[in-house]
Amino acid sequence: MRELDQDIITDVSLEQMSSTGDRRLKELMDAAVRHLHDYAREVDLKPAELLAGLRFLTEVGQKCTAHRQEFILLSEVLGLETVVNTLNDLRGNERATRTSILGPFYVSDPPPLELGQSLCPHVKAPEIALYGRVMDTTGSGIPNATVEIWQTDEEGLYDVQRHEELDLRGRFHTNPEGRYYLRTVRPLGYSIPMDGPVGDLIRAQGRHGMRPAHIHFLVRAPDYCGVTTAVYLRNDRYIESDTVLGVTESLIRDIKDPDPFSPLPNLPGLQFDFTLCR
Ligand code: MBD
Ligand code: FE
Repeated sequence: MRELDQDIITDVSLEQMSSTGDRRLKELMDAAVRHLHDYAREVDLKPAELLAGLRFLTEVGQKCTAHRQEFILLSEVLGLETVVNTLNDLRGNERATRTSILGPFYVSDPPPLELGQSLCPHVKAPEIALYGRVMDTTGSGIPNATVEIWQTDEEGLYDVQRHEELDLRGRFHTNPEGRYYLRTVRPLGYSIPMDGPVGDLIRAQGRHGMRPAHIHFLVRAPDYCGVTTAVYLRNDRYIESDTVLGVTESLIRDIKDPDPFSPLPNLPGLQFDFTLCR
């Protein structure tokens, strides 16, 4: 038996795991162990700090419920979800619309709505027109694509944070030219849930915890890669400092008022087009 030291222990750990049958699991766990050991050596991790870190992760798990996923939020505020999304975008077609964070407020079965209808008939705030086209990589419209949309109201809250009824969300189908259009309200920037261990971390780091105003989309069509993304409003004060790092330049738009291209006349317009790859 060798005398273990802080470096030999890494080789010994990898050796012990070398019997892993699944090749990808072996690759994932070997790298995780190497990076975790390097991390502990780099910061000279103290035993009490290891315990505090494990206590934090335990609290993150304990905060999770059917409607609250604190671990996903943790992966988002550390930028990890965006690293993974960016790598996934690289695998696809470079012309496809960039992905962005799904977030914790997605509901898998939103109300079916007709083109031109309001996304939020119960919200009393000035309306805007939200519209665009779903296209393939040659610029041809994709008819009958499914466009799911969800957003906060003019005060920065999702329907599920206020009441049981679904509002501010819906599922549309594009017309024969691949176009979608609807009425909605201007979303407002929003604070991530701050009443859990992730919120404690954000405060300890002196971060504001806000997301810039955004509207979520999940766009799908048969034979095309679906895209989970969001549009972000340029004039938001948090556009450069999104707490979950979901913003990228190609997803930023302005609301135009007046908007001569708006398919719903007399409403300010927000245009957002999508490109799907095969
Ligand atoms: C949100 O609205 C959101 O989109 C994400 C990713 C995290 C917290 C709140
Ligand atoms: Fe959101």
